[in-house]
Amino acid sequence: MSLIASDHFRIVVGLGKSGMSLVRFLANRGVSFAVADTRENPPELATLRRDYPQVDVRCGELDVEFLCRADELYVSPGLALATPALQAAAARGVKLSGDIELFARNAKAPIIAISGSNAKSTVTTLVGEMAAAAGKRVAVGGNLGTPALDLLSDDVELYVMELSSFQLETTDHLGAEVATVLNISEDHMDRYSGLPAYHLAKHRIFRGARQVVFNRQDALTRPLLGEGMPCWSFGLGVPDFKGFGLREENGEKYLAFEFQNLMPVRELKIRGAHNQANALAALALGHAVGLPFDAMLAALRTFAGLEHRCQWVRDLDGVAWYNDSKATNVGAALAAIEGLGADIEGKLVLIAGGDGKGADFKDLRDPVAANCRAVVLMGRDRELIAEALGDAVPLVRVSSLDEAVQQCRALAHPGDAVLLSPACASFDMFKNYEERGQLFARAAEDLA
Ligand code: UMA
Ligand code: ADP
Repeated sequence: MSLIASDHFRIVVGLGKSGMSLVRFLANRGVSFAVADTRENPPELATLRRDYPQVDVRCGELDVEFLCRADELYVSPGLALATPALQAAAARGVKLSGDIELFARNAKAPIIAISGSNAKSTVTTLVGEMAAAAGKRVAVGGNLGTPALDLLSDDVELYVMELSSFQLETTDHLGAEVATVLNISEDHMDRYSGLPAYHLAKHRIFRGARQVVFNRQDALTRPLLGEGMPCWSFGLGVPDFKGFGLREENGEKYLAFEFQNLMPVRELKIRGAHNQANALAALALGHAVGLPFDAMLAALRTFAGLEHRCQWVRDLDGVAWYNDSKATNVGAALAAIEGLGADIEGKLVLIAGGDGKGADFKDLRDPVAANCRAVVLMGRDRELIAEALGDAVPLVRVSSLDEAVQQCRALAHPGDAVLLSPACASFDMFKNYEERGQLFARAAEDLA
């Protein structure tokens, strides 16, 4: 039985992937609804017209009168709740909600909920693999991959959900079995008034949670909790009670839980200190829902990481080339620069730039000075990055990714690594970060 009243009228606002999953969900349950999208030709329009020709769809500027016909609007995470038409409807008593709220109301199996500024997809995928290795019927998705509502099934024993701050803004009560915010650093500052507003949105993930995982190295990940809430922690330091961390014994570094060594760090396939933190976070989440350590460690030994996240592309003349196109904010690029920088003999030649989403790039300056031989800058906000870096290292400006790759070839010395880790979104020059990463990898592979 669906936990949704069928005598009310709903409007799905935004007809992308999540909007289309809402359409399927509502139609399957016989709920009356319509669809609106500010775009003239939203991505799923043809699918909607083919599969649900009877559904009323309004494209173009949002019409407040139309929106006010609904009791509840299911708003796409891509649309800011501050959009004036949505605010006008809310002021007239229409409830603003989203796909994750509906998912939470209808999911019958425990939910592992994962948010954070960076590492969400890596940790979500890893926890999914750990659960599968433990023999669980697990469904993995949310902001990553399959939209949440498409995952709902009575067969599922465990949901592992990546949730963005945008999705959480429309989620009132998630009720996760265990929830975490992996880390907090500036992102999406074009949509939030500042870090406090972004932080507030992320922390909605803890609403109704039965257990919590927090990052000992990032105070902003700690929720305000009532007494008695079970809390697990992770971090790169030595762990204590209910903690996951690193311990050293006879010169060997181990992933550890409390006072027990679990596995030598060198057995991890994913590289860099940031990925050790990701492995520890995944262990903490899995442990909270009772996954056995042997299955979780087996998954850690085989997980090679996701495409476009510090992904090795090739070696050429003693220089390794890495694609970290998914680094769409400063925090992600910092993790890659420091994590990979510490792992190589030489220096990094960094490619950065793109759509900065209103970010402040000054935190890049010192890590770049410490780890980079040069920085090749491209994209709309390259001058903002140039200004923040000052004279820390030589800067080379280019107007295309191909030119960036050619410049890197000339700049790198044997023992160095070339790293595409832009600290920016890709939309000023590419369709998305995947296209940016693929074009980079192809250009690097084509070098003779
Ligand atoms: N848009 C409009 N008018 C509308 C609706 C959307 O102009 O009426 C535009 C906005 O610029 C918006 C974009 O279209 O950003 C995409 O919106 P959409 O409704 O078409 O998006 P979906 O295809 O439903 O994708 C959404 C998530 N997108 C966003 O949050 C922007 C996807 O996350 C998610 O995978 C998908 O739902 C399934 O759950 C993507 C993402 O970029 C990967 N997320 C951000 C991130 O990871 O940083 C948060
Ligand atoms: P998200 O889904 O949150 O964007 P991903 O797992 O896709 O996270 O990784 C995005 C980027 O974040 C990667 O390209 C990497 O550079 C960076 N990153 C990975 N792990 C961490 C971490 N623990 N802390 C900070 N940045 C990280």
